[in-house]
Amino acid sequence: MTNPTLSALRWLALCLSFLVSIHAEERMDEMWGESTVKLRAADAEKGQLFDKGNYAMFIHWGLYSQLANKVDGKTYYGIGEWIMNPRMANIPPEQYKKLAGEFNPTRFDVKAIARLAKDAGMKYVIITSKHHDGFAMYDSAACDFNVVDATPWKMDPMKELAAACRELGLGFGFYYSHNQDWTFPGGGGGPKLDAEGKPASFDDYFLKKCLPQVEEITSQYGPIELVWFDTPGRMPKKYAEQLVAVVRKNQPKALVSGRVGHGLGDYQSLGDMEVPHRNIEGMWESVDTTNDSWAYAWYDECWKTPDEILRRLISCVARGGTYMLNIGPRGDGSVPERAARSLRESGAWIHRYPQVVYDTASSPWKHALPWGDVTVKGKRLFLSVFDWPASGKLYLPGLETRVVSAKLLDGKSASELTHERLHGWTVVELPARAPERLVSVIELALEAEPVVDTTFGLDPNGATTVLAEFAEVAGAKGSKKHWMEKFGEWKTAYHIHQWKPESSVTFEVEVLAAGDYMVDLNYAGEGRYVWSVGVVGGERIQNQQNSSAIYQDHPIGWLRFPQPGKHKVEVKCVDGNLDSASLRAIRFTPVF
Ligand code: FHN
Repeated sequence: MTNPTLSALRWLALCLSFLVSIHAEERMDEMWGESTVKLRAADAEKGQLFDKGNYAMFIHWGLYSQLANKVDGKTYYGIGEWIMNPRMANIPPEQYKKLAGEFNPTRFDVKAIARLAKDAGMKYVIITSKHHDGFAMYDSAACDFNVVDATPWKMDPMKELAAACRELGLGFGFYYSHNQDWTFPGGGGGPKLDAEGKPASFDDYFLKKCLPQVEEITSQYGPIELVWFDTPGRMPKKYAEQLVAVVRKNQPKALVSGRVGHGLGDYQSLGDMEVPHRNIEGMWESVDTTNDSWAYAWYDECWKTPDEILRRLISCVARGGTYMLNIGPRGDGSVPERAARSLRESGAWIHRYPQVVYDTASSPWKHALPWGDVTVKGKRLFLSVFDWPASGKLYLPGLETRVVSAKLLDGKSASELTHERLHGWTVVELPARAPERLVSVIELALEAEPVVDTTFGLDPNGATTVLAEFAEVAGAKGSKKHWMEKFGEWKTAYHIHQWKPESSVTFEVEVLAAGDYMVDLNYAGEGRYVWSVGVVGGERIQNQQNSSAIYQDHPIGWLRFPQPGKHKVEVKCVDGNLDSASLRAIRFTPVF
């Protein structure tokens, strides 16, 4: 029997969640700029480090670094540069400004930071010249809330950092928070009244501080690579246009980040910490951080290992983009050693295999492969093997171009590998042990530029996960969703939701070996669900499993693929709270 009050409540909840998701989409644009930035072609010099270098260092450093996420003995978990915001410690602007009086970062070593970026294999460095807190980390005539006028240190670190970067052949550029300014009257999220108690407008902030400061950072530090504007919010287009005009005038070769807003940037910046799963056309970047926070947080020891850094970097490059990875120096200027160690170790690998990362084209498979990823230079494919197959065989599905040779690289030399074609797959024979501890590289020389059937091949060696964004969806909705783990620590997933009893989600796969495969579904939801999974024209299985609000793998059962070749696998949600079912992926693991 249906309870009318319950149905009405459910309907209201559905409407609300819909509104929240629309609102969330809008807010994403306000934070990260439009995803449809009009791309300008990068010429030989402009954007070269971005487009061909593919890897950069991001630095979040400011007054907030001193607090390290602890205020009056209380720790606030989340991104450290937001500490003064009401969503974190809620420090009033006048009180926050007093922090400048204690800022004396005598351990900030520009040469060591530039050297770290170089050793890490990065090609340019982008540092916060002014974050949302409004404090200028350089000598600003436009506003005395800056590192020279307001601190006992009295130094402009940017002059020397820019010089140290140039000395090592690195590019240099600035982050600038153009819309949000939490301490200057009229700035986004800032005081509403000026020093005399009169109402302050956005124009006041823009004309007295923002525009002059962008003039300063683009004219006082030599040639710069990039101005990284951030969180455009609802800033009207006319303001963004003026800022871009200043950059074009003073730094005609510098790129402007897509987060300037209104599609005025030179390239697209994805959501924070987002590594995409399918190739993206045009110029774009992923921004990520070595731990969970951008700015230094005392408790945050959740460092990315060298292996994770390489996986995320290579994934971005293989999807066609650039990876910018952040460090957050402490309030005294020193860089946490664990971050530095991971960067140096992954960097040593990049220095051994520069051909894999720099000036390469995206993977013709257009997605990752179960064991790793592929980057391309003309007729040469570089297979970065993250998970070395214990079977001694590496399976490459769908490569239609003839392989001339396969070589296992070891940083200096190369050894020939035998290879064969089997039912349209390329199978490469491997030694039992991987030559590299982190990522081993196989180079395939092809007869011509690669032509690839991008269908997901089920790897005979182990599990193959196919994400929901690669499915054909009928009668349900597929879309990207963003959420925060800790405050400001963003996660992104593509999921299939708004299920109906008749919804059907189909994955196309290529099978080399017929037989039974264990099927797992990765989903979140509320309560128990009954899922039905079937090979179109073949076996269909059905099972009930529980769920939680967190995405998890749930075993469904063994499913038989009757013969090698292409198959469609259909997933249906047969029973359970369909309104909250959210499917993220399907996984196939050969049983024998
Ligand atoms: O709000 C900022 C955040 O503090 C940090 O600077 C990141 C880096 O991409 N950008 C904004 C949020 O997207």
